[in-house]
Amino acid sequence: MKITAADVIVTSPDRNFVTLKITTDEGITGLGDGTLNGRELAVASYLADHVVPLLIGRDPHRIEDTWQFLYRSAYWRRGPVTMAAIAAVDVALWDIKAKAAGMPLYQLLGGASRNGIMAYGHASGRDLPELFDSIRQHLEQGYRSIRVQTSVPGVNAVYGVAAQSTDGLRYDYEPARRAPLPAEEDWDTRAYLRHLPGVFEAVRNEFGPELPLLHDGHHRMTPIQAAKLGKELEPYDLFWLEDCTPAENQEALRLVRQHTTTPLAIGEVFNTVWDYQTLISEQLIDYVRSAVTHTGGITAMRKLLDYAAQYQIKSGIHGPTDISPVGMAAALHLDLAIHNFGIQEYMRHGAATNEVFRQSFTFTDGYLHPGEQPGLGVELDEEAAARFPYQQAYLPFSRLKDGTVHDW
Ligand code: GCO
Ligand code: MG
Repeated sequence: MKITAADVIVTSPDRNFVTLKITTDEGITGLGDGTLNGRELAVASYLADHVVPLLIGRDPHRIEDTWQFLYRSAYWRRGPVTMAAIAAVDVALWDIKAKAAGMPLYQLLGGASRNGIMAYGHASGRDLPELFDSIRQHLEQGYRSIRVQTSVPGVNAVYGVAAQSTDGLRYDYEPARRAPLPAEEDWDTRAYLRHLPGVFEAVRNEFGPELPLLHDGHHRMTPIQAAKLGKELEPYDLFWLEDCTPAENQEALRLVRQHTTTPLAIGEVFNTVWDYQTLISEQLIDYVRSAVTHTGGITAMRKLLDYAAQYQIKSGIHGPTDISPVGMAAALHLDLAIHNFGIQEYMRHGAATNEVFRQSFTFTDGYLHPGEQPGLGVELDEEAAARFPYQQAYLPFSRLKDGTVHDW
């Protein structure tokens, strides 16, 4: 088999997505996701200008060789743009290989290790009644694990609180925040640290001890602040505390770890195994948060998760709406196959996105399943995609009360 064409499709149904479609001389096509929220066109250009010309004529079955060739021949390694572009190629090649085999992709990864994939959804509220309603809505939708985010008194707009968005439903900042400039939010870590433990106490009192609860710190604390929060949340038995610090400094997690038994999840902004070397080998975290889309695809994620497995560290693959249905499907096939699966993040895409990307995965009683269609199980409706052209969009950013830029 030979690759005869590779097309980069940028579409913006509910938000921007970058998709790579690889076509072969045998008529089999494969899809890969290269969406990098707020920097989409950089990946589209990396692919179209620098990668597509290298793919034409290659054997699509040589996935490992293609991965190593793209990673090593560029000379410039790592980074979110490069690794998202490699991921798009890698996932599209796995889609082709599985379609050629006539099997759903998870079969090629070793077959199912479980019946379904436990998923968590995002509940949030400006106050406790709103938060409780949001948790109940998620339970009604079938979620059996819930991430809890809340407003903080004195802070106007906090990451993760849906009711603050224009439509009151989504907080993923698109299309609500499609704007020529990034939206500015405010932040106060001390106010947040004072407020959050009481919110978790109230949620536990209302919903009981069993419901797995998660929380995302979104990189805003220093190591000692994160240590304090982890310790104070211990009575509420969190499933995980995510991204408590900006973890470019992996050693910082030693301090957090020394002080708390709250499980730690990190890595949605990481893109290679090297970003985890200290975190994994010293067992400083419990869950790997990388997205298949931003970490070099199935080939690299599999290696990263196998490495983590040696240290009893599990997967918690990133799955917000800025991962396209193609990237989500790739995650689901991997989740089903690996032994050290932990949990999968699942934010629902909007109706327009589901029209552009036809999907075969299911969500039943809290569990996702990628379905039995050969390949990834996602088809791209290119005519529908063409109706939604790219729109400039940025993620927000934060400033402290005195005007200092803070981690968002
Ligand atoms: C999560 C993430 C996302 C990010 C988003 C940025 O845990 O799902 O923190 O909500 O903010 O992916 O593009
Ligand atoms: Mg996160």
